[in-house]
Amino acid sequence: VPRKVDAVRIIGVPMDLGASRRGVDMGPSALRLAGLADRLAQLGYTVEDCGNVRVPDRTTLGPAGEGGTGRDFLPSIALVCEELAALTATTVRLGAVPLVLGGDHSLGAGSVAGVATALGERGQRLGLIWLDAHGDLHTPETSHSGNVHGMPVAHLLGSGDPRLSHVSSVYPAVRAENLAFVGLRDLDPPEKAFIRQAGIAAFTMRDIDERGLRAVMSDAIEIASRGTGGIHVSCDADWVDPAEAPGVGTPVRGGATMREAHLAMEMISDTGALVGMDLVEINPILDRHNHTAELAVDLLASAFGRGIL
Ligand code: 4U7
Ligand code: MN
Ligand code: MN
Ligand code: MN
Repeated sequence: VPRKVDAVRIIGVPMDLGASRRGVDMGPSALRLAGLADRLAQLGYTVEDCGNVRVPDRTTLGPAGEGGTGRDFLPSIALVCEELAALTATTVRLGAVPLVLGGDHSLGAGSVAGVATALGERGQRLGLIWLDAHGDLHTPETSHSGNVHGMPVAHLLGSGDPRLSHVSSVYPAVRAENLAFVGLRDLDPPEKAFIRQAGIAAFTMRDIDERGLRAVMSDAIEIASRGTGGIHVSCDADWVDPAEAPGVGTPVRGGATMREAHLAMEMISDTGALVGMDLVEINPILDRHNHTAELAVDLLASAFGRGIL
């Protein structure tokens, strides 16, 4: 399949406002130090690293800072998401793929919305594949942790706080029928209810165990492709098993193997339909010698068509 796009723009989002545990704000550095830009350039892409979006450090947010809980950061996160959405939209309009480095997964409410806006201007909808141990389907009302990194998908589908669901001009950014989850193994009861009510395609680790990664991923790709102008892949590093990817903010045992993760990325590359990508939730403080970031860079190389032969 010929590539639609041969330019990649790297956008760092050093944000940890959406998570309880600090440290994922260092993810963009870890991924850059693992050689991301060179790897993509070796694959023949024109790579432009746009640097980082400005994100307030939580210690500068006053009483809502160190002492605050997740929900207190929603307004700041929404502002970051607006700026990020403007950047990913511009990137797609210019004919490049935005590769967004997190940072916590709350940034997905911005990165995906921007790509959806650029496609919307061409009269196209966006398909979304969410690779994650978690559903990220909370609203501020249903979340028990209050952490906004557990909420981006609900907001992309139009639920929750309008400040986070209206960061860009397309509302909702994504339709439930064009969304597929892969790798799920830790859902809270309100998230399960959301999946049932909205009829979302949710492939759990059990599905991968029973059917194999290839069958599951081809269903996910079919769902994200049907009637859409391209696919955004939002990859939470915690979808991979913590034995292989220990440097993540919210590890859950029983995840995808390294080989399953590579196959998923290779299948995404084969579609030729990748229009945007996030790689989020790498926590260098919890990592061993940057191995998780190095694995993530390998996976990104697969997603961007490394192949072997
Ligand atoms: B991530 C959680 F309760 N559901 O809401 C929550 F289990 O972006 C976890 O997928 C959220 O890493 C994980 O706090 C968010 C929890
Ligand atoms: Mn997760
Ligand atoms: Mn929970
Ligand atoms: Mn996530």
